[in-house]
Amino acid sequence: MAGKLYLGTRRYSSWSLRGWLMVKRAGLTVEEVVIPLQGGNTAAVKAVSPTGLVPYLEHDGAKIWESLAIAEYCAEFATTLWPQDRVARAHARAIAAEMHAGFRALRLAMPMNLGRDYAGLGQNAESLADVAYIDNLFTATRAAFGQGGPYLFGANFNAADAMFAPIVTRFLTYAPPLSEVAKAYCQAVRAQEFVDLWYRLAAEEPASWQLEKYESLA
Ligand SMILES: N[C@@H](CCC(=O)N[C@@H](CS)C(=O)NCC(=O)O)C(=O)O
Repeated sequence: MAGKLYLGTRRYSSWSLRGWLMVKRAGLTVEEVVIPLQGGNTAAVKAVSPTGLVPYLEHDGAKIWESLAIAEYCAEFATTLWPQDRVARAHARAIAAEMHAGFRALRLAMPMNLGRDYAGLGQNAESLADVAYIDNLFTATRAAFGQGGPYLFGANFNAADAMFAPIVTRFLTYAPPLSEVAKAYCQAVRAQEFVDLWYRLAAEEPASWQLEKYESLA
């Protein structure tokens, strides 16, 4: 093993999913250390991560926090994590950065939970505005760059798809109104092998790791 990837509870930790997808796509061999999150300020996370947040990657002498920095690090090993075309690559980086910085209303109203059906919940004016914006982003990106396959940039599940994968899980859990293009994209992401593996690993987590505040929304 060339390193360690620290992750939070797979059922809830949207940022961990992003970092893990990058590492898996890059084929880095690391020990995965999953820390049960307490819902913020988890002491066991603070003990290992410089920011007190996960994901946190230690690999072959490099120490990387922040999911977008992990994406860039992994892309040094797997150049297909970003599109090869300059214009497409610029677009992918722009939407990945936008995801990293934004959509707070959606993230707050629809916290990631891979084990529940919360269809119809979490919808307010602000979260629905984020949903509509992201739907347009998916639709426009697929139209411009996605012709060769089911993902945002075609056949290759890349860093932009990984950044939006936790949004897809929310769309599947909370079922907000979506276009047919966005729904089809969500199904493609859900079926992607690493996303599917993450769901299966999340389902194996002990029930004692579940947090009341995320399990009592219905
Ligand atoms: N900007 C960070 C966000 C990381 C983040 O907020 N991680 C959450 C888990 S999803 C966390 O570690 N929370 C601390 C805790 O729950 O104790 C990134 O891109 O990696």
